[in-house]
Amino acid sequence: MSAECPLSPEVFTAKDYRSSLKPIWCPGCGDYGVVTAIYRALTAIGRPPHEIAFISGIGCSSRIPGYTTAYGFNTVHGRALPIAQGIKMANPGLLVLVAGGDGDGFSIGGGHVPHAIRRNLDLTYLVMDNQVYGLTKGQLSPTSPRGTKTASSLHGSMEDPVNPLLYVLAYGAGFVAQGVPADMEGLAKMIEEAIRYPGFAFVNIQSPCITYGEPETQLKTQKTRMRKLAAEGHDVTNRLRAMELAQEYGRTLYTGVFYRNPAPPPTYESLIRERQRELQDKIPALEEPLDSNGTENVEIAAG
Ligand SMILES: Cc1ncc(C[n+]2csc(CCOP(=O)(O)OP(=O)(O)O)c2C)c(N)n1
Ligand code: SF4
Repeated sequence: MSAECPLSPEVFTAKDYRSSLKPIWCPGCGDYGVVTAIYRALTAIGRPPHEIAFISGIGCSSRIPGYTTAYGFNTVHGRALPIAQGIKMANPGLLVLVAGGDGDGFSIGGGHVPHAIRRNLDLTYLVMDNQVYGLTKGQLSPTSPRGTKTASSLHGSMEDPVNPLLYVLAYGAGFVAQGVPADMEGLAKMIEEAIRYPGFAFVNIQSPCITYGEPETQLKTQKTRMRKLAAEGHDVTNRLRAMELAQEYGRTLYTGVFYRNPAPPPTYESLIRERQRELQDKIPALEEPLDSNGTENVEIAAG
């Protein structure tokens, strides 16, 4: 932190974004790596913590905002996006981050995702996709692969999983990426890029649940399974190719940016301000219905 002005330091370090709360995740949970990547991304962005609002739903991963020094709101299961949108509309100057699990975002909250995308507020949505409900002790989640055996599916699930990457690409998200805590540098960089994207940005983070997750999703295997899109020469402006690659979700662990809209459209909050300015001139000046004593203005009342 700069010594000159403690209220508005010019340079922030990761510890300026780390709260004094000690995480209570299981030892080895992928979310430890995710929150570290978030500290790094925020350090690179350099906004003071009081200019950041971090909103989450309910779940192990939804605890993340509490471990940062940003303003935080641990809302209701599946309702982080509507609340984040309201906050951003009320105060567009805030940097608004949203976090939650795959259950929070793609089962109970799944209906909110398309609308947040088509409205295109400048939000960064981080989903900790561990393919299981962690907080409630390991039931099937919407991204659990077919056949997964859990406490709620003793004989194996009989449904195909939701594909979060294809889901958000199909609805027109302007920035779509996937990361893993096993590649901390890559994850921090893509969260930073998502924050810098001027519009709705989505990062699917394969964050392993060490307690209820499948062995092939764990950090050690991520390192051997991951394939960096940048190394494959992927053109991030090619949306159709991004959708093709996204179909590999659950089979090939691609990491990096799938899609970045090269010509970001205006955000919802900027359109609202524009509409307000247009209408401002058209609103007739209101006469005071009450005089300074609080009694009815008889001239107006008489019409
Ligand atoms: C309305 C409502 N329904 C159900 C729950 C119970 N519940 C809390 S967290 C959760 C799922 C958690 O899984 P996920 O969102 O994937 O996050 P994780 O814990 O894996 O990070 C459920 C079903 C709740 N709190 N509120
Ligand atoms: S239950 Fe899973 S997701 Fe929750 S803290 Fe433990 S390892 Fe992490």
